Amino acid sequence: MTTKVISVSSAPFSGQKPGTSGLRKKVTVFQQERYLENFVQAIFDTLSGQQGKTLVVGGDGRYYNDVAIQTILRMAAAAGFGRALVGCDGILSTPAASAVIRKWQAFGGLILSASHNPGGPDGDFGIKYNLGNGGPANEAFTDAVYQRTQEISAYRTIEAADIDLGRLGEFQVGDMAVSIIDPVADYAELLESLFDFERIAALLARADFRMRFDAMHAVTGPYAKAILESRLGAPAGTVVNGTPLPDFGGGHPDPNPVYAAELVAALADSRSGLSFGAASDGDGDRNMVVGRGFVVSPSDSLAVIAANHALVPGYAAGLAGVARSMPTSCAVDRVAQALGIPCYETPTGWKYFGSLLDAGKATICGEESAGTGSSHVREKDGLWAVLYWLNILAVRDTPADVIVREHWQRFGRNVYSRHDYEGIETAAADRLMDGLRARLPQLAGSLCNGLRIEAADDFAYIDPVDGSRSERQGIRIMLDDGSRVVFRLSGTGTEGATLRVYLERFVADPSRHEVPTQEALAPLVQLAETVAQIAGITGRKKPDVIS
Ligand code: G16
Repeated sequence: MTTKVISVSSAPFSGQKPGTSGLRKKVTVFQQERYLENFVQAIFDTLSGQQGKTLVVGGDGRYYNDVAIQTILRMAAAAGFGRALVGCDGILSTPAASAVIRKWQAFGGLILSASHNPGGPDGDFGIKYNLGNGGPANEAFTDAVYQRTQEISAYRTIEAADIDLGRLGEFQVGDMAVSIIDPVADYAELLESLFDFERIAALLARADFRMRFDAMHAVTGPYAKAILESRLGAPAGTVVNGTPLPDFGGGHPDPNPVYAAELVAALADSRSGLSFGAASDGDGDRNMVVGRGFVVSPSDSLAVIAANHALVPGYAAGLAGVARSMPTSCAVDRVAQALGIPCYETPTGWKYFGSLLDAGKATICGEESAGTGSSHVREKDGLWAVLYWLNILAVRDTPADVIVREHWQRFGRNVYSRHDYEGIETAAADRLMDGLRARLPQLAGSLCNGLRIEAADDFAYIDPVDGSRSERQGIRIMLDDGSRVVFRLSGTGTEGATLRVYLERFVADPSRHEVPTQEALAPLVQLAETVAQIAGITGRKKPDVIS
């Protein structure tokens, strides 16, 4: 190395433990001197063999991305990386980053995002490391990074000026080459190889089909404009809120009926003339699909996507298997059974799908938290899900709501909802979960509010590929009629704790499919309260978000 590496002494910060998806904290926490540097150094110290290799760097454009990228580039040069690929303006959606890592066989990538969490100076920031397969690092890696953060005494960097992130081309940071790349091109090319763009273009050109894509002022704006409007010819204006803003326009870029209420309302209003709506989150990996007056639940979306694979060129040859996170509804299990393929149940966190995808055991994966994806990358992928739906709509010439209703007719309906209690006191949340855990042995086999609890446990997972075991992944209460209530604490929040209560009930009888979701689940909501004492322990009488 010709550029001198500088070692800056430092000391550990507490709490640099990656959660469900990387380290997420308030921007103000990351702005503390040496905070970001310590975490990045801990990642680089955990790696081996990166000398001369390529690192992909990009993020969702949120506040502090630009500052963090310059810091990371200097540290990557000091760590011996030979080249960095950086999205222009620092932009790379999470699935695009995964696509770029895979296409260019990079050593790994650093993705700067706090996903759907709000941004801006008072908002959240985040960082995670993805491996050479394009997927989030596994638990063994993130545990090792955390260990390292707790013993760190210095970080390494070089002296080099900031580079212009807004100009495509080749730059140099110390001895490391930096290519500023078009953030959309590789990703768009990959999606084009999977879907029937001609048929989708024909659908989008029809006078009786109008769609709206809400990018929520987050990262998918440029991707959606390039793919939907430029390549597929959707009318200009199909993509709304399409310019990424550092604070997401003050919004909460989480595509659910609460935070994307405007889109849902537009699809419910026949005067809008809209037939299909979709949205994506801060970093472009989540999706929401909306039909006329009908929000497709993520669990149903996963099941419909799997069931219709034969209509989509990239998947027509068949699926090796499907996978869902444990709290996700069992709708996709029924599809897998009908297709005669395995269905894997993993803990929450996309990182758990990586080994199944790498081993060719699963082709399509999905989660209740608005994430669906496939083996084309190693992240969930918002625009992929939207294009998949458009491909189905184009071939079947049937509205989205009818497609879901027909799916229920065939497979039965897994009525599903998630109730979130946000920002509760961490100690109260822990008390609630510990109490539940302690009562598990009594719960199994008991009768509660007239409902028979068949089994109750704390979900543990053994990865079928590498044998690694993950414990304490959520409390499951399973009834004798197949209904479930699941309790988990979120691993992505930055303030207090968020309790998630997942409710599911299977309804086979088609005449009962239209019963409103919350009404159908009311007995389970009561059961959850009785079993967990939510109001008593947290003081909350009702959830903050119902999705
Ligand atoms: C991340 C993970 C997902 C998980 C979601 C919610 O998504 O990758 O696997 O389902 O968080 O996790 P939790 O329930 O722990 O908050 P994202 O979109 O936030 O990166």
